[in-house]
Amino acid sequence: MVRRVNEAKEVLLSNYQPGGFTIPSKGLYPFQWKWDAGFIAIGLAHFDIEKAKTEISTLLKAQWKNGMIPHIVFHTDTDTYFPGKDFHQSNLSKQANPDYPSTGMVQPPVLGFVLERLLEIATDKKDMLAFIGEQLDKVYYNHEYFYTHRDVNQEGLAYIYHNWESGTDNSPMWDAIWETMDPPHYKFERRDTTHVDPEQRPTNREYDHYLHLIEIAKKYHYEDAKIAAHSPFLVLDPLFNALLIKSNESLLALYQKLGIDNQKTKNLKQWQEKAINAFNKKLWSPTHGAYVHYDLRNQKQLPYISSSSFAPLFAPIVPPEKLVALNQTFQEKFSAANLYCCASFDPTHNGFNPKRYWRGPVWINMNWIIYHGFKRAGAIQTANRIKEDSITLIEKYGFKEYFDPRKKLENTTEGAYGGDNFSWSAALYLDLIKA
Ligand code: 2M8
Repeated sequence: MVRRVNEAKEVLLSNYQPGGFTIPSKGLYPFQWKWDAGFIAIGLAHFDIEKAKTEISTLLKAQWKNGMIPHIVFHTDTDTYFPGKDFHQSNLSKQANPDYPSTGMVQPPVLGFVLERLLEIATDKKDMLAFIGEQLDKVYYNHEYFYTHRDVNQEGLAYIYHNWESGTDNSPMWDAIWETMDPPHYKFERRDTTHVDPEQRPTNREYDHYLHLIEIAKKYHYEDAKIAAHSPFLVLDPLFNALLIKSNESLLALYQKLGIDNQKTKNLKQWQEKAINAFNKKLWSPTHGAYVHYDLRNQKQLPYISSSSFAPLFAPIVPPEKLVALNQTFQEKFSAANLYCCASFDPTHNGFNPKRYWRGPVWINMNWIIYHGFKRAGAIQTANRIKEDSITLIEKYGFKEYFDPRKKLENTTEGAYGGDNFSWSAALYLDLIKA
């Protein structure tokens, strides 16, 4: 298959905005998203290191006073996206950054390991280390925010209060939580379905749940303690916490490279030890042989396996006996020869849907995480399969947002879905090609 390296660069450059950030996809996602920005910076670093640095520094300028980094920063005024800044109203919070309208929620904490990857890619290490030195404390304060504001039981794990905080927006596992809620039927105009076939996006009723959770957070002016007391959605997510632990590890490595050993590095080490212990106690399901989500509101594990179940492989989390079981679960459920790796939700479960958003399709950012995870665990064959499948999907279908895991499709219009010229698909393709 023909390499698409130049096209990948063009996608990133055409999504790059004058304000110093990159949109995920024209029309569909017109602002800066937090975890997208991290993956995008990795791609940009392969051919334009200055833009990679700017992507990160622009995002960090929008940090809130309490250390939170918002999930969307509304740098511009376009109304092609719903819900936009007028719905989220970050100014309700005393902690918000008045200069940068944003949402009042977060996304997975990728910045620690992104900065470490940027240092690996950069040819001028001295210059990149100087940049990292300027930004690192901001990322530390973000981690401090999670461990001091988002850990209700003080057990070392950060909760999320909205499915959009997970990044895996309409995964079937949230259905169990939607059943505990009965939100109003809101009147609103969807914008996403003017860009993408509604069959590939969440339903209107799902959006009612998403909006209702935001209304609750707004009612309490985005105060974390009040959200923790009242939100019907309060979840410990293995993807989110694994990325936080991975980023803790990266922050420690980067502080060491900068010759810094202080109270911040001491705190990081303490959080890290506590987090890893709690992760293995609370999020491991012996029945499933995998890590699962924990519903704090209803005090129970959510019994579903998804691509998030394997994210802990990317971090210093998985002890040897669990590694054997986790690998076995992966091989049994996700590695069938007729499927591309890796479906985002258990393909053997009846909730699996190969076309709809986070209910089954392959996502390149998840593949990148799991690829590095299996590589770290020494499972090189599995790691290479995930890398090769990701590259094949992009070379076959282009830089789409998500991909059908089924190798054999009846319909020629099937295969790849969602937004076109999608930034993280392009960015991580560039990184996987180099890996
Ligand atoms: C998707 O989420 C946004 C809300 O954040 C949406 O559907 O409007 C998710 O795939 C999320 O993980 C991603 O960061 C975002 C932008 O690419 O799109």
